[in-house]
Amino acid sequence: MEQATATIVKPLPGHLFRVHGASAEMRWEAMSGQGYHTPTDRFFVRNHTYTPLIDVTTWRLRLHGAGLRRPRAFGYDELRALPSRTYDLAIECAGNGRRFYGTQQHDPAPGTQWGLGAIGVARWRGVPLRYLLKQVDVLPGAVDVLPSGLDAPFEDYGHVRRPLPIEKAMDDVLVAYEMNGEPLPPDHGFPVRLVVPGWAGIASIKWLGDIEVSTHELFTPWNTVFYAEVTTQPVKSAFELAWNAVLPINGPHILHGRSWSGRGRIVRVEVSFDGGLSWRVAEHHGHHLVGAWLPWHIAWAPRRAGRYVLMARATDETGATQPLITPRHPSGYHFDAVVQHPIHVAIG
Ligand SMILES: Nc1nc2c(c(=O)[nH]1)N[C@H]1C(S)=C(S)[C@@H](COP(=O)(O)O)O[C@H]1N2
Ligand SMILES: [Mo]
Repeated sequence: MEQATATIVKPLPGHLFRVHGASAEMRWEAMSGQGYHTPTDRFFVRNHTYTPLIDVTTWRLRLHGAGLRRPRAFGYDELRALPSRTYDLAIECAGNGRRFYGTQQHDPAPGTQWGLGAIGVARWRGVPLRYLLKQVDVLPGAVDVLPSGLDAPFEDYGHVRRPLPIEKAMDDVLVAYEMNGEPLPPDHGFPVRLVVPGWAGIASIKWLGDIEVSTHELFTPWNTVFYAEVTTQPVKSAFELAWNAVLPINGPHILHGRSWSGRGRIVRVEVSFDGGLSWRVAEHHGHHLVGAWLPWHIAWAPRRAGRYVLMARATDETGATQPLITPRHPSGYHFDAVVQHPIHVAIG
């Protein structure tokens, strides 16, 4: 039913991606001039093994377990015939920004050395998980919901799978079959994936084949060994500029960026051009969709040529602000400190 591929199926041109083994991160300059969403051709890919090619004619999504009354399987067409919802939501890897533990804080963390490109915002369409769970009569005693992927087992740990508490599963989780108006592409979970708003990317299981609903707490390597205790994502910001971008001195330049938080809307973004001595408030129009991001911009007229460090710092509606230093995390998750982005201003 599944066929192996060479890790990632879609093209990974060097101007859009930086490849890290079986995963690939988006280069932030690839968002420059783009709209609200991350086009699918540049959306990051995080694979534990490799992208499977799944035959939808035999594919089924099985719902089972002691926490539901009427176990059943859904075919692709059956799922697509159920009432659907469309949401603009980010998926971000918990390890996004891990590289800066080493480069900025001189305390490297092991794992994929992501810059800030392990995030994307897409328009997802699918069936609310809450609705699917109603179809199988979830019992009042249900505790955890365990989605499993159909990709190859990861090392000795089995299929990629991570329990969600029933409260989150019944809240805002989507069982998605469309990304940016097209069927999900193979790398992003075809035929069906979860999209779990605000939570670390590992919750958004791709290539869904099976959902167990239990009446007791569940444990898998993905909530014990990896990503233990990881739920909502912290506040972060990025400039839509290449690392070491070169700008001509004749400005002013309008610099663009985006900020996001798994915990709520971004309410303020400040930018520093002098290494954090002074900060100016960036402008934005429109609003920040919860679970996605806020695009912003700021005008800048550099007065001298040379090297500069750009810094952007956002605050979300809970009052959480990006610190200058993130406390060390043993697995390198949740790097939320202000990133020092080097650029060069060149004469004429
Ligand atoms: N089945 C399965 N689901 C998975 C993964 C995986 O390797 N296998 N990777 C997870 C991780 S760690 C992240 S960050 C997101 C990445 O989603 P994307 O590749 O569509 O960007 O998928 C998650 N879902
Ligand atoms: Mo991830």
